[in-house]
Amino acid sequence: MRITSAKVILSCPGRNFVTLKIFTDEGIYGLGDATLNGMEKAVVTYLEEYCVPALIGKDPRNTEDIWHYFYRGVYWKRGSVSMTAVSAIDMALWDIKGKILNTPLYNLLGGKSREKILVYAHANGKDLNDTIDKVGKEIEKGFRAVRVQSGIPGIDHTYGVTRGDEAYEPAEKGLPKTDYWDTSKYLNYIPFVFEKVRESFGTDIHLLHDAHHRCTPIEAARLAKELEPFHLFWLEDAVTGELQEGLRLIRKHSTTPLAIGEVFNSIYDYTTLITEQLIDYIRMPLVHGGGITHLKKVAAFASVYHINTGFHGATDLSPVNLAATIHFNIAINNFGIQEYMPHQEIVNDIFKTNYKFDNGFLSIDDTPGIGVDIDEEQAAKYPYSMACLPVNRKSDGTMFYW
Ligand code: EZ4
Ligand code: CO
Repeated sequence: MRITSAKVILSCPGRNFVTLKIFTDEGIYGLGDATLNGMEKAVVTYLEEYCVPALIGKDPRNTEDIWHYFYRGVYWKRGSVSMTAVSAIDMALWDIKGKILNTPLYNLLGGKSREKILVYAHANGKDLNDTIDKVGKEIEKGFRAVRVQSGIPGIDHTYGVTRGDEAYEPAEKGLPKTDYWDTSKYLNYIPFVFEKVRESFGTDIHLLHDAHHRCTPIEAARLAKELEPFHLFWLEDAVTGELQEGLRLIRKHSTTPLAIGEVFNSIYDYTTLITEQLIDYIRMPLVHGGGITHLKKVAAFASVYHINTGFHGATDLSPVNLAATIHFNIAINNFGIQEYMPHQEIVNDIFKTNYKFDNGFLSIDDTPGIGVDIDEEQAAKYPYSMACLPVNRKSDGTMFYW
């Protein structure tokens, strides 16, 4: 069996998605998600100019060797752009494998460890009352776990909180907008938000929070410690993961569970964090973390240290990634939770999906492979439109972290 061609489909049904479609001499094709929010065209170019020509003639069943060809084989390893391309190739090849063997992807990864996966929703309020309102709405939809973000008094606009009344979307059209940030205002306010949310909804609902890498290790330790009474499911990206040792300080001071790594793209971003048990959940998703081949290894490595998965799953990861992720999470033993921000309706004009949400859980049907298809004619109706994540400055203007 040989790969005969591959094409990259860039489409913007409300937001940009990059999809890799790999064709074989047996008429079977596979799909992989290659979307990297705000950097879509860099991935498209790497795929089109290098990866696709290099794939032609290879046997698509050799997922392990092809993964290493694009990871070890290239001199300039890792990095989000190239790892997103590797991920898309890997995902498409596993899709093909499932179709050849006429079995759903989860079956190739160990079968079912569970029938459905626990997911968490986003509640992003402009202020405390709006936040409480939004949490209530997500619970009404059936969610049993909710990530709580709130506007902070004195900060003009906070990332993760919608500007108008429209559904929250991380990227905004055109060049990056600027957000402003004040850590002390944030740290003073967030524990109060969780106190009020717990008061309103009790202890049964799982609550999560994302700090988007905005704290130093000692600030993060204070935050984790002060959130302890509200028993979070996790505190996400409390610090940037660039300094893995930084997490030791947070761990020393708090029992709040920690999740990190939605911007990671390799096992090597995680080695200290995992072996020293400095975290509780890995966030690195299939689409940016080397696909199924690499995440299988990362998840297995994490399982040895009692660390579970809690993959990134915002709207900037396509339905192809979401479906592959559900298969993956159904199969592995150390599944924790899955982020789930439903895509806008028009996304379904292009992607024909095989998963469903019911009462706080996602499940997937038995379509062979990943089970998602793409309507290319529809995709062509929504051309690429530049959109970026905002940049972040402190209130005095200093460029600050994400
Ligand atoms: O900022 O997907 O946990 N979820 C998140 C997301 C990310 C965006 C980045 O593209 O932090 O909202
Ligand atoms: Co996040």
